[in-house]
Amino acid sequence: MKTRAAVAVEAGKPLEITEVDLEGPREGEVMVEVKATGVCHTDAFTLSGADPEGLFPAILGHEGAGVVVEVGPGVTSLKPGDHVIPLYTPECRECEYCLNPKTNLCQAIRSTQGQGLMPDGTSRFSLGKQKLHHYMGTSTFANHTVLPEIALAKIREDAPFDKVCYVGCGVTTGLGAVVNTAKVEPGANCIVFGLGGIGLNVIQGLKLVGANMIVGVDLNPDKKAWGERFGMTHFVNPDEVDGDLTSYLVELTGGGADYTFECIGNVKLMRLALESCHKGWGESVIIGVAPAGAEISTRPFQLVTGRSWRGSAFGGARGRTDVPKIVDWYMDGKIEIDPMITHTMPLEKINEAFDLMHEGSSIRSVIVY
Ligand code: NAD
Ligand code: AHE
Ligand code: ZN
Repeated sequence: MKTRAAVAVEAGKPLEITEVDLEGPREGEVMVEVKATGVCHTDAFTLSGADPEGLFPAILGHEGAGVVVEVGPGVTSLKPGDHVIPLYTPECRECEYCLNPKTNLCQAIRSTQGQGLMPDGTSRFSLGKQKLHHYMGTSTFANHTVLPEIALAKIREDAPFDKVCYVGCGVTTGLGAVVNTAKVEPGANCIVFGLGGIGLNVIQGLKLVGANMIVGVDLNPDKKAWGERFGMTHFVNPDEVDGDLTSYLVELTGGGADYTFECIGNVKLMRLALESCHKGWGESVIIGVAPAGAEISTRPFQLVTGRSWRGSAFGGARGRTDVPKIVDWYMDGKIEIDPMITHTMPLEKINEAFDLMHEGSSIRSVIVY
């Protein structure tokens, strides 16, 4: 069939909106009509050419919501009409990783996903004679996409697509880093570096679990009001701090934070996040995705003296199990999503969503098909 898509033809070039060909679902696969998709910083990161796994031409997008239109042979858990959220971290419930409670990183299809292909090693998308790569196993910048059954979370039917698409990455990543990865306890003092679409959800999660200090750090002064809107108690603009920022943050938090979260993707800030943790017990969680070739460093003494450095992918969430629950939290008013969706636009304007992100004037832009 034909479907409309935004194609990433080459690194650093705007997406091209065009009709592409999409083959139907094969064994264990499902075709989804994407109703809405968020634009995450990771899409911009891959489009920029900084992603070591970035492939072109490709159909990007990994923060969608939609409806099942067709299922392939052997699919048992989904049927046409079901409402779903695509999962770039699937949940097969059978692999060594799914069976280990210490991780959410299902590896059942990770190698082909990283090659921009379906699990059988082929692509369903093409443009004329040229094959197009899938992206993160989801490719939600297309009005229709094909995914493995294990990469779809079934959600309730009364949830609005143009809001809950954000649960497909940003909301789950931010909340999950607090609840699943760090397991922050009430009364903890915390610092969040980068108050964008991810960092604000970390703040929302910290407020939810009853953190004491929630310090937000961002170079954009507009982010002060945004952070406060979701529970931030202190704002720090590095440009306005005289002297050493680490010492400033350690003093502000009474000896260092219990937990810090890096939500930027900048290795200098990752070091700062670790070193502003409390001696003896502070934990720093890396969420930001750093460019190809970037490496983190610190004095090993920082770890010897009890700070821990960890990372979080998709908020440590097991998608088929946890995503429907997060959608319920939203529908029950336990968490907010609507105010963070600052812009909604048709696919034709998707390049404007990237411009708004780079200018720092959006939190989340959502494309509605
Ligand atoms: P965003 O662009 O919306 O937000 C980034 C924020 O960081 C902005 O507010 C910006 O002003 C601020 N910032 C940039 N440089 C700064 C600096 N030097 N000091 C202080 N603040 C600075 O991005 P986002 O969508 O929130 O994504 C954040 C990061 O998280 C990206 O690297 C993205 O790729 C990554 N991410 C990771 C996961 C995961 O599972 N680990 C999931 C989603 C996104
Ligand atoms: N491909 C990159 C890394 C990209 C990355 O870290 N992706 C995160 C999700 S970002 C969502 O916005 C993730 O879940 N990673 C786990 C995984 O298995 O990809 C690189 O550096 O190679
Ligand atoms: Zn994302």
